[in-house]
Amino acid sequence: MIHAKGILSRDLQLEILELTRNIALRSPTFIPTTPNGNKLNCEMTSCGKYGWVSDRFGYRYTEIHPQTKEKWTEMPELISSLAKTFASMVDEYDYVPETCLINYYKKTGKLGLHQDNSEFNLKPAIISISLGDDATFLVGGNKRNDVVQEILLRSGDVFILYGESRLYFHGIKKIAPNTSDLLKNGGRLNLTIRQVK
Ligand code: MD3
Ligand code: FE
Repeated sequence: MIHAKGILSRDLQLEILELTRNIALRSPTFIPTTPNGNKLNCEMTSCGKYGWVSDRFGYRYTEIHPQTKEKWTEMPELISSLAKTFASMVDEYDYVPETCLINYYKKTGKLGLHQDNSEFNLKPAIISISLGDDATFLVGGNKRNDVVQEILLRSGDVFILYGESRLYFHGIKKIAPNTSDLLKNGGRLNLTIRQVK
């Protein structure tokens, strides 16, 4: 795991924010339902060749948005080039950014402890970009019951999950309201860029 704190300038954060707004206009955010019928405490959408969806049939990647039934919005060049740059920092020079999951947390948003294993290929790194309010992020080990550490994720931080850490259990425990003025209406945005295949 690499936590690059405050690596994205304010201007770059604003540029990425604007890109996510345009993506959400064409591929609206939705609140996924888990296979058990519960709703996630987070709004999501995606861009790129694939998008992550969850419903009573399970978690998976699809090529169409579940509500609009259209293809996901293409991934902006800035987002794919940033992801390739960060992947090369962990020696992944043939990284193909195929999807960017956009999670929006209101001030009461959370994400329970989970493993990211919906991808067909579990080897390529995951690049995470945090924007807006601070989050208390939890990360443990390969087993659900492993000890977890708390990490503060702040606007402009980039987190790189690669190698062993790629399959660590993790979640979002709490959003700290009004800790950033980047998003006009508060809350937190997280972008995770992945190679799925
Ligand atoms: C640690 N998102 O979308 S990003 C997710 O802040 C997700 O929205 C959180 O977990 C968020 O699946 C955390 C940082 C992150 C992403 C993937 C990981 C941390 C990870 C995979 C393995 C270990
Ligand atoms: Fe995750």
